Amino acid sequence: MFGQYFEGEFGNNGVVESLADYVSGSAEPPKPTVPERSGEERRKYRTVWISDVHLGTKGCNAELLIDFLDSVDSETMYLVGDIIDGWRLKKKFYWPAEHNDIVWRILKRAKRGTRIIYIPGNHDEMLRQFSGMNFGGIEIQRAAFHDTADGRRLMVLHGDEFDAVMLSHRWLAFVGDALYHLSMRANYWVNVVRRRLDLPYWSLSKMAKHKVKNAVEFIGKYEEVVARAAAERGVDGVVCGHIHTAEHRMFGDTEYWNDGDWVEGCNALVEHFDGRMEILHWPEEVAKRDAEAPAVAEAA
Ligand SMILES: [Mn+2]
Repeated sequence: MFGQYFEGEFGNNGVVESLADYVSGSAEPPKPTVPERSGEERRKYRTVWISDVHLGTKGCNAELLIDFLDSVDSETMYLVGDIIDGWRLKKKFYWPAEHNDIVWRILKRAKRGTRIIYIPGNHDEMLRQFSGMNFGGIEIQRAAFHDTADGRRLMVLHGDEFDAVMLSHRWLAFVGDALYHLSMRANYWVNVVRRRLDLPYWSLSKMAKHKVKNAVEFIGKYEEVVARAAAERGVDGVVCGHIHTAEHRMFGDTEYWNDGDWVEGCNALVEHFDGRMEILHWPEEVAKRDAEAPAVAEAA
């Protein structure tokens, strides 16, 4: 079904078709180009939330996300929107093999028994029409409620629902989008050079966001609006994505969690088995692991 949709929208391409055949069970899965690491040493969590992956764009940090997916397992996984960037794909078809590898890993996870709930965002809004349906074990929902192990109830949604409320900041959203794509392109090349020089991953807009007063004000206001909406619905908190800024804040008694993105920050939100929640900054986790690795190699 996805295959037909994408075929019509973006022109024929074997990649999406073969994945659609795999989801429907009518074909063997395509082999990933980056082989999957063994599942034995994976960290186990009760829940994992990721969003704003933007598959189909150069901005997507596929390499780090593949590493994350091969390092972590959970009972439930929420895909909190903007996983596939239909907006960009419509303008220009871009789908490297690594993006296939990510879809393959998510489908494989569902087949292994992880409950996967996909809440489409504004960039993959074409999937919202499939809300309530299940594809290869992936449930598509418009929004969800998540009950933590210690009994808190959290509303889970992408977060673009609140853009209209942020009308006074609309100009920033428009100018922001153009500037964002420019800065992401710069970010990409900076990191190509840094990788060559063996320097760790660096985020341009992570720094810029902390410097630009307007952006900080915008983000703060957004967080407050989302938390207030959750409080009005009588839940303990909210998990969202959309603004690409991982965060945990309290607004009165209401928890605000943002699971960040895989364009700049490369973050995930996780729930431990006791209900404790934590934001993971994957480049830092990789750096920690690499720092420990030489000692292991020498010992062996
Ligand atoms: Mn979004």
